[in-house]
Amino acid sequence: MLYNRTFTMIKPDAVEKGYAGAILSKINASGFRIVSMKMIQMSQRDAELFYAVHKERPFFNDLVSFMSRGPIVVAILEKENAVDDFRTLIGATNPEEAAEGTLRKQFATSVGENAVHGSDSNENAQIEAAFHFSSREMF
Ligand code: IDP
Ligand code: MG
Repeated sequence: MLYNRTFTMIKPDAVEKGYAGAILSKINASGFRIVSMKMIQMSQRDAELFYAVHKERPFFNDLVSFMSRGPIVVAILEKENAVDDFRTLIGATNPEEAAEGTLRKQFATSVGENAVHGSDSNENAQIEAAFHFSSREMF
């Protein structure tokens, strides 16, 4: 159903700093079509559920607090090879290791507060998109 689609979040650090517009502009310029988009704030519970796969990691509590502390922009993006191409566009998890020209290199603060999320597989893209959007919100 979401073939050639990925899911992204512009995280609270980037929204707080006023980077949402610049990030969306780069996403568009890189050939992604916006299928769905909205601004929301996740509750602590939402963030725990969204990141449940990381619940045993030492940074889990910090991640949940961070991701629920302010508004985020959530979106579904469409492009050929969307998942892999978007992971390339965002860059490494740690901005110090992110390549020049990537979104995390340009906009992230730290390994935790790293500006942008991108799904890591087609299966997770579908799960994460369905977490935030109903089929009536996909265009
Ligand atoms: P990814 O976002 O590049 O896929 P994941 O390993 O899936 O990275 O981790 C999910 C999120 O958890 C990261 O984007 C980041 O916000 C946070 N995170 C990952 N590793 C660390 C860490 O070592 N310290 C603090 N936060 C981390
Ligand atoms: Mg990940």
